[in-house]
Amino acid sequence: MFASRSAVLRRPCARLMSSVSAAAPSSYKLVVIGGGAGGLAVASTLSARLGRGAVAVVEPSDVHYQQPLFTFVGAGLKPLADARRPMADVMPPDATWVRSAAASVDPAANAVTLADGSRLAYDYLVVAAGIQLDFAAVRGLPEALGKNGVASNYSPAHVQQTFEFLQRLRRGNALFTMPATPIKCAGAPQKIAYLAEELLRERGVRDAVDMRYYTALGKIFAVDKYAAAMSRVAESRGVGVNLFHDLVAVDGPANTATFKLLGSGPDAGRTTTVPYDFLHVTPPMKPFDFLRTSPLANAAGFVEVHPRSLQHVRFPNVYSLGDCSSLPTSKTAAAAAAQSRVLKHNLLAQIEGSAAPAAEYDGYTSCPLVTAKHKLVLAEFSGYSGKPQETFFFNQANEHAFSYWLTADVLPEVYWNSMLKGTWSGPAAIRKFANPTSSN
Ligand code: UQ1
Repeated sequence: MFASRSAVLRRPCARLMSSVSAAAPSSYKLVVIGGGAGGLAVASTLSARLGRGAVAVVEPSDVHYQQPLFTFVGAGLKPLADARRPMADVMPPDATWVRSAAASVDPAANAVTLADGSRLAYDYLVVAAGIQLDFAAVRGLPEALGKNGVASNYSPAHVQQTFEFLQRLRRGNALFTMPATPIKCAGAPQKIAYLAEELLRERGVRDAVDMRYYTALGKIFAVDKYAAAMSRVAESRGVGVNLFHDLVAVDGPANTATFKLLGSGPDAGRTTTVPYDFLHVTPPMKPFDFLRTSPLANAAGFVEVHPRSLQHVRFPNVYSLGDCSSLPTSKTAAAAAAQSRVLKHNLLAQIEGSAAPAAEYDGYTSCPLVTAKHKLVLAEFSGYSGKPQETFFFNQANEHAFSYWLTADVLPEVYWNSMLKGTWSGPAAIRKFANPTSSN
């Protein structure tokens, strides 16, 4: 399962052959938009199956980030280097890397237009573009970010500042925010609060810091079983929880955060301004512009696919997975892994004209909610049924050292060595023997 050192060293040479500029071949059996976790999981399997030159991956970034590690980086528990690899090293060897951004999609003409104006024609398209961070949607935030205690684990440019600022914090208010938009990894906005709490305790300054989690939502977590667990964690750690508080402005020079009150209470619509000494921001997020304005999008701008088959509802040669898709479940790498199995099965059946029964996605997603060093609540559930789907026999709502070890040490290896290579599609097979009495 694990790549040997020499294999890693050999890879960049292979890249010279398969990485091309947009001027090279302009027609592919399959175009995959996005070299993130979902896009590469699909491209690895499909390019091996369809042969060299059949699959193109459109990806402008020359770095691939393993985003599930970002919470650990922000808390100083892992170096950023662990979460970063050259894109060239993770691109599947049989795929052609088109190092450009998609600018528009014309599904009626089976073509993608790139940032430089050139066009790529496709027989089949997989959209795995991810989701866009929208710091600018919060007034004053772009200017404040990265200065005077304002950081965000969501941005590779600012994730290390979370740890820097927490190490310097001695007293005052530490605020942690969660926006009203759909986001990736909905657990991350509060995970960092608990890790920060531990860090401040270790530094002996915890009692001098008031810690508060401000969420625009009306619950601390979507699934009741884990919401109850996280409420207990927040309470036991002295992290206050303010529901229905949506961050709308940050005044960097004044060190204040302004929240708009949502919900239907008497104060709804009012704003409240809170001084901060440390502010961890989860930015609002939105689909990338080229998707929002494309015929592939639903009204909210996400690629409109059938929730079970992952096939587009209007263009049958188009599929989507991951954060850019309309799939009504929580956006995580674990969800993308499970989705990748279904997508590959159904797309290959379509390409090869097989009559195999369609695979169906059940909404599986997982949120490893790290609460301290060696403690983690491993939420696993279906976003469709709202029911837990736990892999292991113990109650995963309890903070567990095993769950921490799995998330901090095992799953990163699974991510690099298996998910990106198309051979990991979630723990469903493990669940059958590790939790045989699970109803799922
Ligand atoms: C998972 O499959 C996955 O994909 C590689 C992750 O991303 C790093 C995860 O964080 C988690 C939790 C899963 C789910 C896997 C198990 C064994 C619970």
